[in-house]
Amino acid sequence: MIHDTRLEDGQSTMRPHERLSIAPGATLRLAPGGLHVMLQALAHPLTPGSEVPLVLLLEGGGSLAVTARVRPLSAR
Ligand SMILES: [Cu+2]
Repeated sequence: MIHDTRLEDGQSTMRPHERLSIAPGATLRLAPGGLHVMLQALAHPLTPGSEVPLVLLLEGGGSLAVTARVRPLSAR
């Protein structure tokens, strides 16, 4: 699912984000500390340095295949 990270009362919190809208020609960055893809119900722990294939579903039926590299939680 898509999450958004916000700072509230000095605390960083994550909340589910509804579908993302990207204007034609615009760029949307998914990154730690902002909008990000939150993986849930993993079958096994992810190992830093490994890669995870993801398929992002697009409105209208399209899809976008991407590869996410697993980084330690301390990584920026
Ligand atoms: Cu999250």
